Amino acid sequence: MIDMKGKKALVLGIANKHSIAYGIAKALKEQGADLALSYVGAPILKRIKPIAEELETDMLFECDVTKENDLKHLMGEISKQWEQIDYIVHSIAFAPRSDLNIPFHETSRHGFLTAMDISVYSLLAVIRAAQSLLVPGSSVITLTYYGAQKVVPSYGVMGIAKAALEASVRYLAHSMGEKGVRVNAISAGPMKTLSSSAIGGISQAQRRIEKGAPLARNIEQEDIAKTALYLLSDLASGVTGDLIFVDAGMSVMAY
Ligand code: 0WD
Repeated sequence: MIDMKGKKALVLGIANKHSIAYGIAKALKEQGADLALSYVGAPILKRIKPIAEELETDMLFECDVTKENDLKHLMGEISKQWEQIDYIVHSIAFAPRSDLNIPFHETSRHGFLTAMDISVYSLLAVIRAAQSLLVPGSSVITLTYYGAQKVVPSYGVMGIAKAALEASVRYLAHSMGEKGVRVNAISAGPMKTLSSSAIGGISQAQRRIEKGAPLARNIEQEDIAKTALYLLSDLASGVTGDLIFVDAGMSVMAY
């Protein structure tokens, strides 16, 4: 589909095979890219190890994006094997369960700051830590959701985090632009994953999308992965600071 032979791709945010990042990593591998994967902590290791084997990479590193030392260590390990990073996939988000599915004004300070730290600040932190490995033509993508732009009641504080993430993409596109590094976002329709299971109403939303979206179906991992390949690759050489909806068209509908 797209020749990515020998391209070096760092993928953050695979928790299991349902993860959006897994679909993207698999597609990158299929196009010939070399992969480095990071995972957040020991409990995920046993699930991600077989995934790393399947994707034929031994570049598997623990990294909690809230810890600067972890990020430093991750990039240090990568730089031992790669001279540069061509693609970064940031597919990470988190808010405490107790701060989801509640009236928005009840959101705790801790929950708000945690959501912003892990789901927004981490994008800057990853890019900054990777800076010396990024080259003109390097491309970064992150994942967002329509709850950034319109109210999805169960999404609460994550909606605010995603709005900040989408704005960060524009500001990063500008600040990284002079280095020739592109930064874009994919706004994905709802998918059943570990993270989304914490947010209520996914099944109902999916049923509404099946009936109401222009394509009359829900999206699959592959739909997102194909757009990710485009944005990461040179096919999108003139695209930065942008957001592409991969949602079967649902976001264009008024009701
Ligand atoms: O419907 C959906 N699933 C959508 C997801 C629709 C639109 C957007 N997204 C976004 C999410 O908000 C997120 O940004 O896509 C991204 C990936 O989400 P996912 O694939 O749905 O979820 P999941 O498979 O759980 O991967 C997210 C992972 C974490 O999983 P858990 O479930 O363990 O929280 O983000 C990682 C972790 O692997 N993560 C971290 N990584 C490093 N440091 C951290 C952290 N501190 N916290 C979470």
